[in-house]
Amino acid sequence: MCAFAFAIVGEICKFILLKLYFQTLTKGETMTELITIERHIIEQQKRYPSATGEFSQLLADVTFAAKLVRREVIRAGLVDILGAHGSMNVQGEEVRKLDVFANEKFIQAIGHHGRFAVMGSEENEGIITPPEGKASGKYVLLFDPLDGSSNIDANVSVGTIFSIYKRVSDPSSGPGTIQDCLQKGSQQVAAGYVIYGSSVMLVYTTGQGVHGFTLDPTIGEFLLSHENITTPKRGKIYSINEGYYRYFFDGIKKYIKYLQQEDKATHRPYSARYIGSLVADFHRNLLYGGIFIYPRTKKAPNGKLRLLYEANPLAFICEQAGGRATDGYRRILDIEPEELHQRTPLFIGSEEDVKIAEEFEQGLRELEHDTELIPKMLAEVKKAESLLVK
Ligand code: AHM
Ligand code: MG
Repeated sequence: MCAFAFAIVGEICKFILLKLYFQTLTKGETMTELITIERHIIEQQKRYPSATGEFSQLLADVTFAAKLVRREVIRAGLVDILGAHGSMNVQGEEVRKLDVFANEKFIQAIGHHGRFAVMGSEENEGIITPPEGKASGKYVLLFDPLDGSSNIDANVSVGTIFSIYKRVSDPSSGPGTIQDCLQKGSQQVAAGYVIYGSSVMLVYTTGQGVHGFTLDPTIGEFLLSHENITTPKRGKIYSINEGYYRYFFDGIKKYIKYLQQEDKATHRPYSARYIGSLVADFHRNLLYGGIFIYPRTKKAPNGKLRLLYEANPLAFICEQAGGRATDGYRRILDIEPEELHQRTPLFIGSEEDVKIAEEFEQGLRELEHDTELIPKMLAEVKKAESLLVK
């Protein structure tokens, strides 16, 4: 009898617990609204009653191309099994370098609808116009299809960066021109990047904040995961290729020393983090705060990074997130481009960090007195004295 009563009570408890569990589950599901990137873009475009949908479709095409690239990027390590670059794969197709593949996919995905006036890619020397027989659209797309691809064989995160403008040339004159590509970054109508990392994320802005989407591989959709990203005003990370120290100018050398000094109030010393893959370095610093610098050097007086499809889109995103981006002297978005593959030094990240770096770069700031140095030296002298006495 007693055992029976216990069993009944046990069953009732189980029932109550299960009910509570399902209630929480259902509540959780209704509270988390799943927003796909396509829906997000459409919602943003509703703010512009005159929008024709052409822009939304272009962004959707970019998203689609990113999914194709991601599919290939995650198979990068299989090159030994699937065939080396230049060889034939099992489908009888030639295996191409991933950056070449990514470039082709972007051109195909965007070109398919003919929804662009002109494109510019890091992989193409000249501009790309819509395929024969396709009408030209009103938008200009500049992109780096696979940035950091030299890291790919070591499984390091790589990325795609893109930037969108409205054409400035007369649409009735046919395809867009190089002049459409050479607009200042401040004219961008959208910019974004895709990071192919431990998960795949697409981060973009249309000038109304920065929003991040994570790819759910099970359903093949980018879902809103980081709404309204803002970057801290000051961080604790610096990212620069210190291997080039001897080629740096004095300002940057001093700035690095400044970051390495000890000062509790400003959280120094900072941590050094440099992946060597711009999207990954930028993305981390955007979320955690800090500064990324690719400066001018004695060997590369204009730096290495490209203005139109690396610096400009990231500068737009960074400013939208509350950060700052300059070439050490000028706002990146105000630079008047002169050529498609123009390079620029880049100082980008948390506002206060970038401002201090600029002051060093411009020779307006000197290294502070190292407050720890004198006590340390005195301690060393005392140690030496005590050794002598012994
Ligand atoms: P890429 O466009 O040829 O991939 O080069 C750009 C990459 C960036 O991702 C990264 O920030 C930089 O080159 C690293 O350069 P370095 O090896 O000189 O530090
Ligand atoms: Mg690049």
